[in-house]
Amino acid sequence: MTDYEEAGREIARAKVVAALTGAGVSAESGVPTFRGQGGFWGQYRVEDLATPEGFARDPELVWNWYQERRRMIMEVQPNPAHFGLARLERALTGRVVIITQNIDGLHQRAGSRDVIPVHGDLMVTICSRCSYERQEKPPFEQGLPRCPACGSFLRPGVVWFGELLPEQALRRAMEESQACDVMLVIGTSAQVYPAAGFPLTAYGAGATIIEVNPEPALERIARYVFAEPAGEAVPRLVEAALASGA
Ligand code: BV8
Ligand code: ZN
Repeated sequence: MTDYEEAGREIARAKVVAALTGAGVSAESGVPTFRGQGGFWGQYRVEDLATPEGFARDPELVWNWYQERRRMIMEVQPNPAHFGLARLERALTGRVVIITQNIDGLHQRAGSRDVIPVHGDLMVTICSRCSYERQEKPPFEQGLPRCPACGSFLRPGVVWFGELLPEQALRRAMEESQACDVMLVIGTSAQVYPAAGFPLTAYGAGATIIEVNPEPALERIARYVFAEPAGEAVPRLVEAALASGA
């Protein structure tokens, strides 16, 4: 049996499959990763801008950076990795849940239904002070908007460095990491916590870890490592799972 066939059979037999995805799963859609280009997103350093300090220092720059990212996300499409995971959710007898660090919404656009966005949603805008919230729609203007309710600056509804993850999403992600029989870890450098801890939690609870990443990050705990682009490896894994008839 090839590694794909063995890993596919494990996926087919699983009662719960959790997939932890990072920026790499969207790379073939044309969305830049964070650390691939030495931690730069375009010409910006994520760690400088995706922080409350960065926003306080220059709210207009940070707002415009997210508007640029929103415009870009509207231009891209889900890729075969996103579609493969959505197909797996529909076709597998077991439950499939996606824990994503990405804020691009591509899993949902590919048809995945059970998605836990632990770092928030790029298309949501919230008030930096009150509970005002809205869905952003094109055209994504430059220029920092103020809250219609309280007049404070608005900001993207994403989790910045140094901010807590949404409690609900964090709790569910931890529960699913404990409960899953198999965890697919796709396209993440596994450097950002607490998300980077989910595979360790799954491994500690006895799950089989399957990593898909051209530069693997979890070889210590992964039983299967496919050092290939997600757009190729994920559909092959899904094919193998559905063909295994397990
Ligand atoms: C928190 C949303 C409690 C915003 C993001 C010191 C030590 C340890 C931890 C810390 C520390 N100091 C601070 C911390 C905590 C910090 C952290 O972990 N920092 C790291 C950098 C050390 N974490 C936090 O602050 C979190 N909050 O801990 O709260 C707290 C409170 C107060 C004080 C302390 C703690 C909040 C983290 C969330 C930050 N928000 N995004 C936005 O996007 O604008 S994180 C950002 O990084 C993205 O969400 C991204 O998803 C995430 C992780 O990156 P990856 O997804 O892994 O992407 P990356 O580019 O790194 O890797 C891509 C991978 O894909 C690569 O491996 C590459 O090989 C692979 N790849 C490339 N092409 C392909 C591919 N794979 C497959 N196919 C391909 N084609
Ligand atoms: Zn407000």
